[in-house]
Parts: sequence; structure tokens; C-alpha cells
Amino acid sequence: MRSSIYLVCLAAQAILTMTSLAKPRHVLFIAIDDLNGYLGCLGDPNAQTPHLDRLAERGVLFTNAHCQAPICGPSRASLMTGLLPSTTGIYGQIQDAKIREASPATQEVVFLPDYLEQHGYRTLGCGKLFHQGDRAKVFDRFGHGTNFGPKPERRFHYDPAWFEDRLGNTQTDWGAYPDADEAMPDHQTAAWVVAALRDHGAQQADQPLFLAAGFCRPHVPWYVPPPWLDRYDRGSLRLPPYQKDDWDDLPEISRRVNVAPAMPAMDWVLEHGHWPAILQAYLASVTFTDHQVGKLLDALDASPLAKETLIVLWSDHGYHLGEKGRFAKQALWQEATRVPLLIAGPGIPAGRKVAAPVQLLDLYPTLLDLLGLPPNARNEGRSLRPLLENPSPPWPHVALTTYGPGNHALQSLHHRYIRYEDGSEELYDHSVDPHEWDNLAGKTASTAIKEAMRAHFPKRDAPNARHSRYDFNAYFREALR
Ligand SMILES: [Ca+2]
Ligand SMILES: [Ca+2]
Repeated sequence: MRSSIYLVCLAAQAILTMTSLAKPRHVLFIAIDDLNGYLGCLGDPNAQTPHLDRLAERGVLFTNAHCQAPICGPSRASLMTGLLPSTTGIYGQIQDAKIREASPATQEVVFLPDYLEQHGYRTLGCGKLFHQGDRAKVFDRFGHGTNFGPKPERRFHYDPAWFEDRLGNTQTDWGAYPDADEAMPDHQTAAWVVAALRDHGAQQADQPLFLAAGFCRPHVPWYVPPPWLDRYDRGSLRLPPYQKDDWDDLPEISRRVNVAPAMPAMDWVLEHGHWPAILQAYLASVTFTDHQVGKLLDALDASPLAKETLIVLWSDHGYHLGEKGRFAKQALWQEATRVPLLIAGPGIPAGRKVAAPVQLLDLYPTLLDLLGLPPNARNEGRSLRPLLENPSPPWPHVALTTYGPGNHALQSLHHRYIRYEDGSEELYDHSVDPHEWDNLAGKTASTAIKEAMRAHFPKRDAPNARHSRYDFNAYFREALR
């Protein structure tokens, strides 16, 4: 009798082990700036990302994850506050130190690192985590802030002075520079984080650690040391698909919102034959950062913290490299909103791909849930735990991206529904149109899909917050005034 009870207990324990995740104690939080879906593990035909791929092999890769805003400042402000841009009004770029005073919604906000600190965590960070690093002063100890690295005396290819008066500024340029990795701030970020991990493991392993690394490449300028460019043969790269007349079925406001005038125009790129070189430089920047991530993974594997550490890797938004005829972020199309998102660690299933729509807003509540901390009632995202525990749990949710007040994109499993402030719409069906070329919004057959998705638009569009600005684009100069 006793042995049968024992067996029942063993069986119950096995079921518990299968259906509930082990609780991690530490977090390695890795942010990458402007990294789109060009990853080997996401099926990109060109990208060399061995370290991101091995992270995907040991954890869960979200293949349909999206940012809340398709530019750096508001995307990171949303992730760190746990609030939607439509709640805070932070639609445009913002200085970290101004987030709290920016809007009524952010006055009492507790940033993610602060929340962890309040629950006993030591918080260490280096690089681009908030838009500028840590000017919000939330980490216990911080290395250097956002730094895009050394620049040559003169631009190689793309001089913003050509456009400055009329079109704003950009750091866009590309080429082999500097000579050695050691001069790259991202190289120094990796070194700082590796040292912090080693020191914490040796001296303070009993205290839970939140260790954050923010890498700046592949954000422009695409300057990388020559060996990374040499990894790609420019002539044999597969260029992204593009249709010349793609914009013909767009509403007028879409053309104004999605144009990024300071960035290289498609016509200019084609006329000068720069597309392969731009793609090569972006990919080289991706592989350079992948290499930095590899150093962090190696250091963690060698650390006494390894078995208890959750790894979360994300990018703040995507990037177009010619898709839909543009070379920029700042759009409500999938190339600008989709981000790599990887979660690995104790109890997280290895090698699983999740296609359910998720968002960066979900990271704050997911971390609290996985770490066994009390939820923050003000978080507007949801824990991703069900998707980590089960291959296909019920998931009636969509991902929401906002670009300026009243302009939203919703992503479901197969559909992208965009609605602009004037009521104009776009609808794409990824199951038959993976490149978002065929705007179905006006078709009668789309009515039911739009109706079902419409309920997910935010109920409120906060006015643009104080200090939130965006002046790259005529539409925004007007809308965010
Ligand atoms: Ca960014
Ligand atoms: Ca089209």
C-alpha cells in the first residue's frame, strides 16, 4: 500500500514537473537595437547568427513578436514602464529622465529594474537599455550608456547634409570602420557584462541578479570592423522581395506616415546600386552583435549562476532593408514591428517555436511571473507563461503596435490590420501574402476579420506626452505638435 502511494506521489510529481516551470533566480536581459528578423533561426536566407541560433535551440523562439512602437525611445519606454504608448502618450523620442514627468500615466510608474530591486534584486546594466542607457537612474550599477561607436572623419556613402534643411537628420551610412572590435562600444559592453557576471557569481551569488546588456548594432551607422563585412559575399546575397507598384493600394495617410524622408530612398538606392552593400553592412552588424551575445552565453555557461538564470533576448523594433520600398524603421508594417524574442533558462522547453502573437509589453509581467514575484497591477501586458508551458494553449490575443496618436497595427496569427487616425485602413493576410503587398481592407470578404480584430484597438489614445517628440517626418511634425 505504502509503495503504491509512493508511486502515485512520484507520478504526481512527474506531472507537476512537466506542466510547471522551474523557478529561475537570476536574469540575463539582452537588448539589441534595430534587429529585425534577419536571423538564421527565423529562416533568413543570408544571416549568419550562430549564437542567436544556439540560444533558440535551448529555449523558446517567438516568431510573431512585435514592438509597441516602431522606434527606439517609445518602444523602450513602453517595455520598461509596462504601459502602452496609447496610455502614456509617449509616441515619439523621449529622454529617459523625462519619462516620469511626461504624462499623468507615468508619474508613479515603477520601471522594471526598479520593481526587481524592490523585491531584492541587484540590478546591473550596460549599454542601450533605455533609449539613452540609464539616464532614468534605475540600475544599482551601470557601465556606459548608448554609444553608436567611432565614426570616420567623412561619411562613406550617405551624407545627411544633403537633406538636413528639409528632411531631418540620420546616422545612416555604412562601411568598414573602425579596424578592430576593441574600438566598438558593443565589444566593451560585452566585456563589462561578462566581468559583472563573473564578479557577482564569485562574491554575491546568494543575491538574485538582474543583469542587462544593451547592444547598439545593427542600429545605424552600419560601421563594423572589416572581418565582419568579409563574412558576407555581397554578390551572392539574396535581396528582399520588393514590388515597384506596391504603394498603389495604400491610403493617402499611410504614404505620409510611412515615408521616412531622411532615410535612403528606394530610387536613390537602386540608381546607385547600393542595395547589396547596405544589406551586407546590416548583416555584418548583425553578425558582429551575434558574436557579442555568444560571449555572454559562454560566460553564463561557465558561471555558478548558469542553472538558475533566465535569459531573455529582444530587439526594440524591426527594420526595412528594401521591403515595401524603404530603408527605415518607423512604420506599421511587419518588417518594422516584428522583433526577435527568445526566452531560455531552467524549465523552459528547448527548441520550441511559438507563432502566437506576443509583444514586448508582455516581458515585464512575464519576468515577474517566472521569477515568482507579485504581479504589478499597472502592467498592461500579459504573462507569456502559458506559451512556455504548453505548445498550443488558448491564445485569443493580438499584438498591438502604435505609431503616433490614433495610428495602430494589430497582428493576429495570420492577419495584420492597420487603422490610421483618419479611419483609413490596411489589411494583410500573411497566409497567402507574406510580404504585405495586397491591401485587402476595402474588400467585402474582409469585413468579418476587421470586425473581429477591431475590439483589440486601444479604447483611448492619449494625447502626445510632454517631451515626446519626433521630427523626422512631416506627418509627425504636424500630429505631435
Ligand atoms: Ca532601436
Ligand atoms: Ca500593395
